[in-house]
Amino acid sequence: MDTIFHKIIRREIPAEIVYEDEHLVAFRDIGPQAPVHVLFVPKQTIPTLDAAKPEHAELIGRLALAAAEYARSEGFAEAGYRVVMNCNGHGGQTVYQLHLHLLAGAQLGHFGA
Ligand code: DGP
Repeated sequence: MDTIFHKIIRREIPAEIVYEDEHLVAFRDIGPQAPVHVLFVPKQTIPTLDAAKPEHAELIGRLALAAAEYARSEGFAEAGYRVVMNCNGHGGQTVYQLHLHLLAGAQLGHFGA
C-alpha cells in the first residue's frame, strides 16, 4: 500500500513539513479548509481508522498529542481548534493512509451532513 503521503514521508514529493519524529510526520494540507490546516500522519502504514488494531493505540494517541503540542507551540491552543479523522467513503477519506486533520485559526462552524 503506497499513497501520496508515503511519498511525502520518503521526501519523494514536496510538502511543507512542520513537525517530524520517529513515529509520525506533520505537514500542511495542500487545500487548506482553515487558516491552519495540518495533517498528522503515522510513518507506519495504516490505511484507515477502520483498519487500526489495538497495537496501534499508542501510535494513534501520538498523532493526537502531537497535534495538541503543535497547537500549543503555535499559540492557538487557547483559542481552540478541531481535529478530525475521515474514514472511508462516507467519511470523505480520499487518501488511504490514516491521518489526523488539525484545523485552526478561525471560528469553525458546527458540521454535519
Ligand atoms: P482526507 O479527505 O481525510 O483523506 O484528507 C486528505 C487530505 O490530503 C486532503 O485534505 C487534501 C490533502 N492532500 C492530498 N494530496 C496532498 C498532497 O499531495 N500534499 C498535501 N500537502 N496534501 C495533500
